[in-house]
Order: sequence, then C-alpha cells, then structure tokens
Amino acid sequence: MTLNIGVIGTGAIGREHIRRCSQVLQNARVVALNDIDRRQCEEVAAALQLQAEIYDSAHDLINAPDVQAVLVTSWGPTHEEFVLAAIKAGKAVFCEKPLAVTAQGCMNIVEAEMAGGKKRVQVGFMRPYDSGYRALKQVLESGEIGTPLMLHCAHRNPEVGDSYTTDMAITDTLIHELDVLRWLLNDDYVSAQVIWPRKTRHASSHLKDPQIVLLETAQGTRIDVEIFVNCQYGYDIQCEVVGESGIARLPEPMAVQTRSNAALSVAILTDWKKRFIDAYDVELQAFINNVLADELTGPSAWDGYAAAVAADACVAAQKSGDIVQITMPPRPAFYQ
Ligand code: NAD
Ligand code: ISE
Repeated sequence: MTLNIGVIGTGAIGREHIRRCSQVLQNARVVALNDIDRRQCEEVAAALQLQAEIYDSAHDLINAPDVQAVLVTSWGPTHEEFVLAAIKAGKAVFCEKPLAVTAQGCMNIVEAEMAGGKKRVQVGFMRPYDSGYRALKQVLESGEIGTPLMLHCAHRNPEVGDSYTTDMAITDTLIHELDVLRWLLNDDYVSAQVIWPRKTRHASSHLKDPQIVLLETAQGTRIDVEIFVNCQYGYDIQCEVVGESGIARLPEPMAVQTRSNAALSVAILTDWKKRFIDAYDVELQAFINNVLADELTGPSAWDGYAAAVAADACVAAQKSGDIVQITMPPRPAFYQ
C-alpha cells in the first residue's frame, strides 16, 4: 500500500520532508504541493522529479480526492486553519510544530478531533523519535540513576536572522524541550520563570539572547534550559538528568575523533537538519505506517496543546519577570 501525501509549505522543512517521503521512506509518495509562492513548488517538483499536482489553494489540496494525508509545513500562524480543514475533510494530518501559535488554537484542534471521534493529527515533535533521547528515557525508566531531581538542558543555534524575536525563543525553539522533557519525565509542568544573563553582542538589537527558562514539574523536578540562538559555534542540544543516585546525559551525535595539529577534536554540527535527520525519518515513517494501519500513535494534538500551554506561560514569564503558574486541564480519555 502507498500513502498519497499532499504538502502545504515548500520552505526549508517542507522540502526536507518532501525529499524524505519521496526518496528515503517506504510506502509514500507526494502527489500534491501548495505554497503561497507557487514557484517554490515548481522548483521542488523539478528538483526531485515529482509527478505532483501544484495547487494554488491549500484547501483545494486538502480536499483533492487523491490526497489521503496532509503534511502542514507552512508558517506557524497558518497551521490551525489547515489542520482544522484536514480534520473536517476526514484526512490524517502531520503538522510541523507549533500545532497552533496559541494554546486556544491547539484546543480548537483538540476539540475538532475529538468531535470527529478519531485521531487524525500527529505533531512534528521529532525528538521522542531520536535514538539518543530514547536511550536516555530507557536509562531513567530502568531506575539506574534513581528518581530524576534536576535537569540541565541547552538549545543552542549558531545564529538566527533579524526576524527572530525574543518570544520565538520560546514558541519556535524551546517548544521542542517543552515537548520532549514532558515525554522524558512522564510529567507535566506547573510553573515557569525566565531569567536573563548578560546579552551577547551577536544578537540583533531587539533580541534578548541568551535566556534561561526555569521549569518545575508536578512531581517537583526542576529544569533549567538555556536558549542561546547566536552561540556562533554550532547547533548544540544538551540534556543532563541528575537523579538520586547518578547522572544520565543525552548522547552526543556520532562524530569521528581526530588527533592532529596538537589537538584532540570532535566536530560539532551546525545545521539543525542534520542533528535530527534520523529522527525526522523515523517520525514520518511512523506517521505513514500508522495512517496506513489506521491508528495514529505519535505526538498528538493533546501533546501540541500541552506544549502550547507551557509556552504561553513562558512568554508571560518573559514579559513579567514573575514565576508563572501552568495549569493543564485533565487529559481527556480520548488521548490516554
Ligand atoms: P520557511 O519559511 O522556510 O517555509 C515556510 C513556507 O510556508 C514558505 O515557503 C512560505 O511561502 C509557506 N507559506 C506561508 N504561508 C502559507 C500559506 N498560507 N499557504 C501555503 N504556504 C504558506 O519555514 P520553515 O523553517 O520550513 O518552517 C516551517 C514550519 O516548520 C514552522 O512552523 C517551523 O516552526 C517548523 N519547523 C520545524 C522544525 C523541526 O525541527 N521540527 C525545523 C524547522 C522548522
Ligand atoms: C527551528 O524552527 C526548529 O524547529 C529547530 O529544530 C530548532 O532547533 C530551531 O531552534 C528552530 O528555529
């Protein structure tokens, strides 16, 4: 069986996902493309030699009879509209993060999905599919380091463009930690605070960078996440869990160690696309397999909502400087 996929948004990650669906993964083909910039669709189709129809309207793509599943990889503010339309059309939809730009937008999707009576949404949180995070979770669940007490994490990008704003450090960047740490600890957040170290001279004048987000979970675990999006030296994701009887660290990506010029070195990646390349493959293959098996199991609309509730609190904490409480309603049985 082959799943016919329509893709909305042919920018950076859209192209990556189109390439993997057409050249790397099994049982999928991209049959339809849409972007507000039609030329981009034409370029992608030509570069990857796709037999795909190009639609000028995302809604026409969603409703096209040969499109069985939709990939939403357009800008974040468009996600809610397209995911709701896919649910209405009765189609499975893989939506890149964020599921919607506000918690209320995510809740609208949760309610529409529950009203339809069937899980149709997978959110593009790829880290739970990363072999390093999975190995870390296994260690925690084995009990080897005891109960997790503290986490020290970092999300560093070499640089960002001028359009990147201080709140995007939460909604675009930290959102990955908000999802994966909840999954790792099997816990929810109860409060957030943001503190500001000295600002780097490499950040644009309107951007506060770096920032440190302090989170507390329902079970009392304390988490600090450094977000530093102009760190210059690489794309670097760190996660250290301090338990009652030991410490567990997220493995570094595999890299050859060299000894030359009187130095012992290991290269650090610079591009987010490469850091999680295998995880992106695994998450999308899981989506394809699960749609074909008619049972979605990946990061759900509820996970998208939970991350958005925490993100809203972190943005409020950025603005107020206060410790902001995070209140999650109980998880509906539909998402157990
Ligand atoms: P991008 O700017 O490179 O691409 C976005 C594309 O969406 C552009 O081509 C734009 O023309 C198109 N678009 C905008 N509005 C549209 C509309 N109304 N209809 C159709 N197309 C529209 O951005 P990107 O880096 O590819 O990011 C896209 C999404 O993917 C964002 O939500 C981002 O947060 C997410 N993302 C996720 C990861 C990850 O690690 N999971 C990595 C990068 C980006
Ligand atoms: C980008 O949008 C992503 O999602 C990357 O995974 C992330 O690391 C980066 O910081 C974001 O800008």
